[in-house]
Amino acid sequence: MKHITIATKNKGKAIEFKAFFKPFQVEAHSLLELAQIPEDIEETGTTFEENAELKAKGIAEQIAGPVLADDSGLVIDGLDGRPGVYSARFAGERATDEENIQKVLQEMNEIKEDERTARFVSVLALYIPGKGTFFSKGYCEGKITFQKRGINGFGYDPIFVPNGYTETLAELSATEKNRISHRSKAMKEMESILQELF
Ligand code: ITT
Repeated sequence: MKHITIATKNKGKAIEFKAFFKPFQVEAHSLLELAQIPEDIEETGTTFEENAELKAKGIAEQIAGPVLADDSGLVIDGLDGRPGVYSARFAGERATDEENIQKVLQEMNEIKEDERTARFVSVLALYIPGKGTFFSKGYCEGKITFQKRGINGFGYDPIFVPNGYTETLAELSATEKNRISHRSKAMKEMESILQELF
């Protein structure tokens, strides 16, 4: 079995990457599964690209083999693009998903249905020892709900309805989310490089 390290401590992301790599017969493991869990890499960048590269290279310095990092977030038009790269810490440095969701709903309570457009963004940085770093990007367009719905997925999934659906991402199955998500689109764009690697 071939292996790849996913430079994440986010359990929701790790589950999705395991599913993406399964058909390639590649075992993807997150940082939480390593015998020695690396220190957090400080996300000091102001773009998804910068932070994805920081995470991929920061972890590649500590472990052998290929490393894939994902920097992602929710870009909301009515909030001038926030929370964007700060999605994980929108309600504070150690904020929970629930606290972040409540902050979005509260800040948007005056915004009307047709102005609640938003998109999830995922930027992947793949570091291959001896070959360098490769990037890809994916989007998922949709709208922010007025209330949270559903229990699947993670993060802001309960308040995001993808275009063409009535359900939130947290009401869709993992299989369905993985068919349309920003992360799966970024993975698709990385596929040719991954195929060369494995
Ligand atoms: P790692 O850096 O360890 O990967 P993180 O959660 O800090 O974990 P990011 O810095 O990329 O990752 O922050 C992304 C945040 O954006 C994440 O915590 C969620 O709140 C949100 N997010 C990203 N993708 C999402 C998705 O598919 N569904 C719901 N929320 C998502």
